[in-house]
Amino acid sequence: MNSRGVALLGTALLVAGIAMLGLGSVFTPAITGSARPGWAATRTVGGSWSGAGMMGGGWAGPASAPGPGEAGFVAGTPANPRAVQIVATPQLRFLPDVVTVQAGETVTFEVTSMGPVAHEFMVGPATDVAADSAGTPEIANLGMMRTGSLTYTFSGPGPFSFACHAPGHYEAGMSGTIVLQ
Ligand SMILES: [Cu+2]
Repeated sequence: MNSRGVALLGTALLVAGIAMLGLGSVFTPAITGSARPGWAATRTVGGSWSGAGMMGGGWAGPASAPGPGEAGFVAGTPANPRAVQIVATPQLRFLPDVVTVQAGETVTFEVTSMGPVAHEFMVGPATDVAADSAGTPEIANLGMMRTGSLTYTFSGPGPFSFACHAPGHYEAGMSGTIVLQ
């Protein structure tokens, strides 16, 4: 797609985001189960869209639970996932863009699109994330100033990664690395 096409698409996504805000509806798609053998991911897409409270609410930035090697670290489990908060920026970056997880643990990513750009958040095996493979767990439409969550279990040896596949974003470098520990 050429740059003009990308710009038009961006505008369309922006309008869609405004429309979503206007509706003020609760959008809670849920995808469960594993489409492929040997892949034990837990998928919960778009569990909580809590856009309210972001603006003028004293939000102080990401405050994730302690990670591996940090004081107070408790490995996430399916019953009690560890929260990892990530901001998606208008500069097409994730903050942080490196997340350390313990092999096998279950993490709930809480991703906020900070600013007037819609993003996506895909996480899983690095090859699937790079290829935008169908069925890879993702928050598909993270409208501006919205927060979405996705719970994923890091089973297997990896490597794992995360990325945004909104048009042009991955190509611009909007991806991150999962460090298995
Ligand atoms: Cu993006």
